[in-house]
This record gives sequence, structure tokens and C-alpha cells, in this order.
Amino acid sequence: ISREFSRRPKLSQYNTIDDAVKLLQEAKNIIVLTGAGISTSLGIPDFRSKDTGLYSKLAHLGLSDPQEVFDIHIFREDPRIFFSIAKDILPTEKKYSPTHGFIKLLQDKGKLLTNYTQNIDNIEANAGVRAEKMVQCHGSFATATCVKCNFKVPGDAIFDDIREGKVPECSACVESIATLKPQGLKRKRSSTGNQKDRKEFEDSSDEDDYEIPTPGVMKPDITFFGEDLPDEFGQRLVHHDRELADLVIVIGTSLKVAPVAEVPGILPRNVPQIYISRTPVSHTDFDIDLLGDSDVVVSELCRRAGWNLEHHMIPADE
Ligand code: CNA
Repeated sequence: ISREFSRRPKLSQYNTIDDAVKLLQEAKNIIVLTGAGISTSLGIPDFRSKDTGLYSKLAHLGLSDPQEVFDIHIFREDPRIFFSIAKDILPTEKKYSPTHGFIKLLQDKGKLLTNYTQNIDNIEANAGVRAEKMVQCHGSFATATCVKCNFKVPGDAIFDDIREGKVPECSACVESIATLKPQGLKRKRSSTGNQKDRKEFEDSSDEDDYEIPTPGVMKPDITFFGEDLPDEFGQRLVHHDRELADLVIVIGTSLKVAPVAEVPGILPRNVPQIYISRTPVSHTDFDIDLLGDSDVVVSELCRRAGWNLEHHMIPADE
């Protein structure tokens, strides 16, 4: 994808919010690309928002760059760093924002081609966005895998540990360690391997003599910096959606994380692109920028389109 990326020129015929409404009404295959900004109204911090984003809260961890919390090499060295903040982005209940509701509405109207989400909170599912309409570009908390033996569990099996800020251990590793016979354990001190030493090892009842293996850490199946994105991301985008998309809506992302940040640049130039976020981006040109809280923007788009976006967070008279 990177090789094909280049800055796209703006399409001059689209400028206003009413142009955006018309595009929405006419489109049949919309790509919606989302980021952490669509979940902040639910109390889940994004990465980069000043004062409220996760990165502004990480000074105490002694990292040189806040992104290191999601660095796979650092996770392998010390998983406690990640688990000390993971609870902040793990949703506590099955709620969703009006912006998630908007994506579901596009699905109901048969207009949603794919929602490419960078979010790992899995909240799209709460809104009813179907799995086949979604690519979780950076994985999610929905499942977790042992870094040692690859044992996989449903994500909620480790949610209690995450919420307590603990490092979750692999239950399969714990079980196999518990059933290990002393012969299966390695001796701590080096042995000459002669008969006498082996006899001593087998007879020994002193646990300190053995190197007890430690269980693996359960890592939520989210994509860390330094890990590959799921194959489905590039496959679906390049070999399927690129040909079909007739509108792109990017919502609540600073578009700083590659390769997702490169998506707008690799889509055909004639496909209109709309950007909805609190903060403008300068490294990519969109045809229409709708700056503000995404819940407010999508509500207004739906109101103007005559679409019924019902959600308890949208006041009935607005
Ligand atoms: P980011 O870099 O923090 O950007 C978020 C963007 O959304 C910023 O431009 C904000 O101004 C904007 N924003 C924040 N709140 C709102 C709002 N209510 N309405 C409109 N705009 C808003 O985060 P990105 O998503 O761009 O970065 C990609 C990372 C973030 C991915 O790898 C995610 O895994 C990761 N992340 C995900 C979550 C989550 O799943 N909820 C939370 C935190 C980080």
C-alpha cells in the first residue's frame, strides 16, 4: 500500500454540508474509516487529544514516546506497562455513540460498503454493525492469545484481570506447569549429566533446585506497533473495495498511524472524501471538512437528509 500512496487533489465541486448530504443520499457503496474520536463521547480516551488523550496521561510511565505503550517489543519486555493503561480503553458496558449508530444506519440503508475501524474497543458490534461489514484494522479486545503457547481465549476471559490492572496469565500454561513431573523440569544449576547427578536430581525434594517455567502472558489480539495488520485489511481494500467505493467518510481519527493513514491516498481520485473530526488534518486533503463533535455532525447530516438517527444521546429537539 505504501508504494501507491500519494496526496490526492481536492474535487472542487464539493464544498458545503449540503454537498455532503447530497453525496450521502446518492452514494451506494460508502467506505467509513473511523478512529478513537468516535468513542470519546462514551468516556473512552483517544490517543492524541490534548489533556484527555491517553498520551497526555503517560508521563509517569517513563517512556520516551507514548506510542511505546503499544510497541510489541516493549510489551514482550514488560507487559505491565500496557496493562497499566489497558483498562482505560476497555468498554465497561454494551453502549455505543450516535456516530456508531450512524454507521449502522448506513448499513440499514444498504449504503455501507465497509467500516474500516482503527478502534479496538469493538463498540461497532454493540451498535449492530455486522462483522462482514467491518474490518478491525488494528484487531480488538474480542479475543486474546498466549504469547508463549498461542492458546486463544474469548477476550472477556481476561477482562477482570485487565480491569484490575493485572497481567493476565495463560490458563493453558498454568495447567501444563501444574501437571509437570519433576523429570520434566530443568535443573537450575548446570549438571555434568552423569549418573550421580541425575540420581540427585530425581531424589531432590527441594523446589529451589528446579527452574519452574512461568506461564505465558495473554495478549489481547490488538495490533501493536511492530506487528502486521490483519491480511483482510489490504486484501479487501485493494482487491475489492477500491473498485466499488463511491464515497469515503473519515471520522474521528488524526490519520497518523500507517498504513491506515494511507487509505485516502490509494482510493481513486474521483471518489469524493469527507472528513469529520474535531481537529483538521494538514497532511491529507479532503473535499469537505466537517469539523466538530462527530455525534453532532452526523446528527445534523441525518437531519438534513431526512434520515431518522435515533439515539438517547441526541436530544429529541435537536
Ligand atoms: P487519535 O490520534 O487520538 O485521533 C483522534 C482524533 O479524533 C483527533 O483528531 C481528535 O481531535 C478527534 N476527536 C476526539 N474526540 C472527538 C469527537 N467526539 N468528535 C470528533 N472528533 C473527535 O486516534 P486515532 O484513532 O487517529 O489513532 C489510531 C489509534 C488509536 C489506533 O491504533 C487505535 O487502536 C487507537 N485507540 C483506539 C481507541 C478505541 O478503540 N476506542 C482508544 C484509544 C486509542
